[in-house]
Amino acid sequence: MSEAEKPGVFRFAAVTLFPEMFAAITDAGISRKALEAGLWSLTCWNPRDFAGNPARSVDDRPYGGGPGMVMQAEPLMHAVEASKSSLADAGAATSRVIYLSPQGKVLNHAKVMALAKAMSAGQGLVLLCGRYEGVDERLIERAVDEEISLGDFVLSGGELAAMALMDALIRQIPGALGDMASAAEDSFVAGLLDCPHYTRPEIFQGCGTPEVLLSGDHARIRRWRLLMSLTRTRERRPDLLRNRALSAEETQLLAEIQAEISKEQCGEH
Ligand code: 9D3
Repeated sequence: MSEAEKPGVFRFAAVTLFPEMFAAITDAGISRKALEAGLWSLTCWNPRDFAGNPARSVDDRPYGGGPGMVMQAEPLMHAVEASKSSLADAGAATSRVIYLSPQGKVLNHAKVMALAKAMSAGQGLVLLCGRYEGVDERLIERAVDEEISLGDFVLSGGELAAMALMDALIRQIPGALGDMASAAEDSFVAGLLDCPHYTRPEIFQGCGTPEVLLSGDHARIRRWRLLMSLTRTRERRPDLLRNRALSAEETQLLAEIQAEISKEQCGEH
C-alpha cells in the first residue's frame, strides 16, 4: 500500500522555534503509543533554518514602535512552504495551515471533529506556532487558512496550544485509544460534564463511597451518574445546558434537582 492510500494516518507539520517541546506528545502516553503504531506523523520545521542571516535571527522590532518583537514573514513563509511540500511528499492529498493565536476562534469539540474528519480524508495539517508579540500580518494573510485559540488567557507561544490540538485530534484516530473507552464516550461528546469517579479503597480518610456504586444495580448506577452529570453541569457550566437538547429522562431529573433546590430555599427539609 502506498503512503497516500494508507487509511486514517494523521499527518502533522509544526513550524516552531522550539521543536524540542513536541517531545511532550511524541515521547509519552497515548500519543506516543499511537505514533509508534504508525497512526500519525509529525515533522517540525524551524524558521531559524530559513533565516537569511548568519545570526539566524527571525524577529525584528515592530513598525510603529512598542514593546517586544515580531516574527518576520520571510523565514516563516519558507518554513510553511517546506512543511507543505513535505506533507505532500508524505502522501497528504491537501494541506491546511492553522495559526495558533489569541486572535483565533476558540477551539471546541465540534471543531476537533471537523478537523479529524478532514485529516482522515488525507488533509495534512501545518501548525504555525508564534512566539514574541506575534507574526507579521502579511504572512497570516498569505499563508494561514485559519486561526485557532485555546481561550482567553495568555500563553508564551503557540506550541502548547498546537500540542493540545494535536492530542485532541490523535484521540480521534481509530485505534489510538487502545483498550480504553472509545472517544465517542468522552464527556464532551454527550455535552455534559463527567460524573464523579471512585475506586479502592472503599473508605478513604473516613470518607466512604456512594452506596449506589457498590449496589451492583446497573440501572440505578446509570441513573445516578446521569443525575450527577446534570447537577454538576447545571452548577458549573450552565452554558452547556442552554446549548444542548435534553432527553425526556434528563428533563425529568433536572426538574427533580430544581424542586430540591426550591424546597431548600423555602426552608423545608
Ligand atoms: C502579553 C502579550 N500580549 C500583548 C497584548 C499579546 C500576546 C502575544 C502572544 C499574547 C499571547 C501570545 C502568545 N500566545 C499564543 O501564541 C497562543 C495562545 C494564547 O496565548 N492563549 C490562548 N490560546 C493561544 S493559541 C496561541
